[in-house]
Amino acid sequence: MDKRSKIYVAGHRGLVGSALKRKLESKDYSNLIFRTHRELDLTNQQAVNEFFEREKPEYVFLAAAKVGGILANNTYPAEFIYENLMIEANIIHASYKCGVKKLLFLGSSCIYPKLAPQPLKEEYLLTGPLEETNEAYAVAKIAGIRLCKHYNQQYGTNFISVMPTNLYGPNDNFDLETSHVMPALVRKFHEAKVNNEPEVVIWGTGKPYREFLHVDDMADACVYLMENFNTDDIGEFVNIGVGKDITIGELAELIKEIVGFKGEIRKDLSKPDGTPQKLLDITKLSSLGWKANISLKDGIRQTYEWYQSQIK
Ligand code: GFB
Repeated sequence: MDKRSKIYVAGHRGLVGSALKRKLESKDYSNLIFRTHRELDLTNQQAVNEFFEREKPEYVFLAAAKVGGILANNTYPAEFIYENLMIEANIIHASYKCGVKKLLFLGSSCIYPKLAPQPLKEEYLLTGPLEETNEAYAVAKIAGIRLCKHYNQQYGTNFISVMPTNLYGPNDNFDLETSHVMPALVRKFHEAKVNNEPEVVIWGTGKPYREFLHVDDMADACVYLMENFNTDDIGEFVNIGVGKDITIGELAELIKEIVGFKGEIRKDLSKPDGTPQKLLDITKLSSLGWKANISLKDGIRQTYEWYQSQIK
């Protein structure tokens, strides 16, 4: 990739896509292309093909996806599997047809079996049953990985895949029903503080472990991999994480402290816990020379500041 390369970031308004846009712009990549959902429906094959034929991007970051937290995944599985399969298949096939030089596909750590040994090594893919709450999303993401793998195998393309752990940061979805745990708790603790409420309710037992990576670190890793490595160096895919996790209960205490909420934390046991742990093994990523920079505390502080700036 050179600074004048034509680079398409699919999903540039989302959590990851917007961070990729910021990162690429800060590194002086000057020929970036984007389309909003309204301008280009990525589930529409003909529209995607026409867009690729017209624009002929050289590099593609496939960060467009239908995403959500545990409840959204569990409530709308048909939408999660259909939309993600369509988006991936359309973009990956059009990238092959139009001779894209390199594509980076974003998967998710939920592709691993529910009860796989921890930390999760790349080779554990498809070695056991998936977590039920996000099986639809996981199956779609596994299909994306395998699309890249088999296009590389049959057509000699250079499509690399990365598996991020749970991400958070600016431009996240803060809707309490559909969001992930981090934005949900930032909002809940903030609202409880300003409204002088006695307690904040968190879902589940608080016992599951999760690993959190700030999205600016994620974008840094993606651009680093695109700049320096090809599918031969990476293999089928590479995990992107920090190598450390905490319980949801500990996360709640941390956010409570950062926000400055003085009340109690109550658990709603009618809500699902999801997978008990999904800590990524980052040995391969480390061997490629990348590590995260933003500590969890700093990342939460920055996200809380961003959230406050948006609701003013
Ligand atoms: O982030 P989250 O929604 O998704 O939930 P997953 C993580 C954990 O936080 C679960 C608990 O144990 C939740 O029960 N939790 C506690 C809460 N309070 C809350 C809350 O107010 N809101 C939410 N959302 N959770 C998703 C998958 O799994 O992770 C996706 O569904 C994707 O497919 C994504 O892989 C990264 O980590 O369980």
